[in-house]
Amino acid sequence: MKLQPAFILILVTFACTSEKTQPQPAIIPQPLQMETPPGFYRLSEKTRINYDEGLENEALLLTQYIANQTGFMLEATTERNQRNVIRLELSELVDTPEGYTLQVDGKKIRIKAQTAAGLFYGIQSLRQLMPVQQGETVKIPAIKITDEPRFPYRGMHLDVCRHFFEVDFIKKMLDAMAAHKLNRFHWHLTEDQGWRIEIKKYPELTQIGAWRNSTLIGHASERPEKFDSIRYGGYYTQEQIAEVVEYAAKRHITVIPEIEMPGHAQAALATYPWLGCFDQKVEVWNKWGVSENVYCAGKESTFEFLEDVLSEVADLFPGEYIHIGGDECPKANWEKCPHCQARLKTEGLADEHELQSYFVQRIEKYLNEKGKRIIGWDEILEGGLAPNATVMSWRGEEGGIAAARQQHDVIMTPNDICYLDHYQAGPEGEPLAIGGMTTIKDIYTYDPVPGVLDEEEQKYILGTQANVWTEYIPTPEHAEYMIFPRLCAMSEVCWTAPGKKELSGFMRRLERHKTTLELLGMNFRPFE
Ligand code: TNX
Repeated sequence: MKLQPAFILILVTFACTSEKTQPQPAIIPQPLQMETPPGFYRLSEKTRINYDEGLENEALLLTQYIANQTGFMLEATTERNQRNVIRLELSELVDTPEGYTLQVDGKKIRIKAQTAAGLFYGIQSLRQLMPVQQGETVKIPAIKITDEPRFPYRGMHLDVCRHFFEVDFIKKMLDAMAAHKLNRFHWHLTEDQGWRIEIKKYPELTQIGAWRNSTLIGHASERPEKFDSIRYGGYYTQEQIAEVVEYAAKRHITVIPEIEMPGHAQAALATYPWLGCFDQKVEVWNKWGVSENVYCAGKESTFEFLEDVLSEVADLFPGEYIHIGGDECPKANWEKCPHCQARLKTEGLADEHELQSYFVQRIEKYLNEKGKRIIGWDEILEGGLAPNATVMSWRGEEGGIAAARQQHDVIMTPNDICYLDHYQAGPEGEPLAIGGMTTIKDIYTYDPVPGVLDEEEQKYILGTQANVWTEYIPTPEHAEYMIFPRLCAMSEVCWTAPGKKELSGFMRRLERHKTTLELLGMNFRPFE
């Protein structure tokens, strides 16, 4: 049948008008199943939140979200049998731990989940359905959602060492992560350029190691190198760390601290020269790149120090994982160091790669005994993987593939896709970045499960995360600009079932999602 132009016109007009009266909901990340029956629920000051025992935290957060968006201060109560309610219900009928169902009709709103986490994600979807509007009543379109995440590990990393970010900004990012149903915050706390976590046994780490006397200006590849002469630094007290961990937990986000070793350790060596191979005095680094000043792998005192540090870290972070870095550790000092060479001999190690593996395995053993598991960057594969380690694959996917084949858990963060320090457009007209180019499309179309793995091996891919390295990101506003909207695309990679992902639909939803980004106060990069 050939359609007549007039008929096409009628169809188009009809589609547009129905779009106008009942716009399709624009939730990011896209839920698994969604039906949009006609009608709506009228939210008003009289609506009550009615929650099951154990959901106080979620009910309270929902109250705050609603107040923020509509101005209504709703009462929340555990009393049942009320009408005109938003009901938050724990139910065994929802069969995945982070899944939920959300139903909005003329009479009520109901969110059901097996756990508080699932319920929290239902609330996040509801938030995005609720207009930002003041008035007598606010209309929320009728909907039926059944949803669950694709991956259990949905993360964002932030480097607070190259540049330091205050607690308020960390909380703002945790709120933004939660709004996108991300659940792991990888906090990169130690580096060549600064040590950012208070350790009670070694107070000099933050008195000395948290401060550098100057910082490189411009790109690291520029010659001659230029430096400012501004003292720069900062750190988190243990109290502040606990505050962040608690804030995150309320938003169902686990914080994973990263304490880098054996490389990226110059700030620690600047504090305690005995941590290095030659007891040499060095400064907290003022450049970007890979420093040769790494922990000595021969001296026992290095391990005593790191175990003391990790013991305090383990007490501060209740999550199962501690990230121990493991990336980019130049072996030049180890090759010349009598302590390291003696260690090679006594342990029967073939080379410096095996020495790095010895280092990581020893630390892993210590942390396993404390009930923790380690994550390391993919270099921890070199010289032999520690028995229980999870691998974070960053130099492409090869490390992750190799680890999965060795039956180790994997988090995929290939740098050409997951690094939000890369340019997102331009580079003309964009602020200076490290290099590379990663567009929304590059991220959106990424599938973290490599097709070369068989079904059994694929199960080891726990998920993926965006990494925010901050050599070239000096301020919170700049960080927000680099992170958004790309993190929105990442959230669908983490959450949405592959069959439900579609780029043009995502871009349309993203347009409407600006409201959410504005609510979060994000300085996102403008997009069309
Ligand atoms: C590589 S990713 C690094 C970081 C840099 C980053 C810049 C990784 C494990 N190491 O130290 O900041 O590249 O993109």
